[in-house]
Amino acid sequence: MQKPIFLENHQIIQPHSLALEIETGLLAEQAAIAPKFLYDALGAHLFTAITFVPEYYPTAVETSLLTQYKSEIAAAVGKNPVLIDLGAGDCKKAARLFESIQPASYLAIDFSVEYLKDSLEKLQNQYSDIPMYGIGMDFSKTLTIPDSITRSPRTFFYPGSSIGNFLPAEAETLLKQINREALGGGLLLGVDLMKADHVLQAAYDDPLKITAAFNLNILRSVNAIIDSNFDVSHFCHKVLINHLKERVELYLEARLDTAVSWHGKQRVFKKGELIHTENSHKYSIASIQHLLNRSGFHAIKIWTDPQQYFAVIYAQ
Ligand code: AVJ
Repeated sequence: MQKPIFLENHQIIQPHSLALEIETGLLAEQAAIAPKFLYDALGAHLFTAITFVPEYYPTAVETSLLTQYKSEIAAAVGKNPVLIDLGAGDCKKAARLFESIQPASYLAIDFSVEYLKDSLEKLQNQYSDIPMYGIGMDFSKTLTIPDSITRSPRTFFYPGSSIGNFLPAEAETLLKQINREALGGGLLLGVDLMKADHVLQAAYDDPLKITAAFNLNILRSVNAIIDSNFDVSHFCHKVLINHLKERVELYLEARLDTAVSWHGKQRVFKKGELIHTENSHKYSIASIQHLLNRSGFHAIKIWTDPQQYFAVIYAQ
């Protein structure tokens, strides 16, 4: 049986630097925890659950765009690229492209490496003739592709509007790195578009409270990493729509005066105080085109739904 190759690499996630990043965020005036810490094993499953929530439109709309425009997308991408999946998760979105794109090889990158291991092994069994590689990497600051990956044109796949987690300036840095690493290939990107408040509110504060559970779970994920004692029941999920910055903001709000401590350190939270956990930037067709241009992409094809909720883009 064919096995995927897991690359142990230069950019291995350093548990020590992750703990430091969390501590710095907790001690900042506006407390914050980076969204990558949402994705421990339970968090990855809760996110998958979110994608099934009817109010969470991005996954459903993106999937229908990728299905409806499958042949046009494949024609734009070209045959047999090295397919590099950024934030692969369960690898299911990329797997749906295999038939039309026929990747020469597949590299799945994800922060949540344990989750990735399971999904990639299953996928390799289904597609034994595609060489598959996996790597646990935090590409939120730097993206470098290991030397073991062929230096032929690459198609980066960055779906789900995960690009929205970055500030526009950070997104530009990442997109420039993708542009450089593509070696003449391109980027297949999913981007969420700005829309009416009530649609965003329902998507990020769903009535089944799956998103609330996903957001609150970050406190457990933090407890496990820095050995802290967050009491999850002292916080609640809060969504704000920031029109000026064109983004949805997720927070955890203290329901009472409370505190968290770890290794002789402490952070006190007054009732109503917020911990920032995620930004989800929303673009317009014009603003995403402009960002891609600034990042070195000039040939841009866009597919969108009639309501203009979401865009799938191929950029070279
Ligand atoms: C995975 C970052 C695209 O911003 O919509 C979903 C994460 N957070 N519900 C998003 C998320 C709350 C999601 N991204």
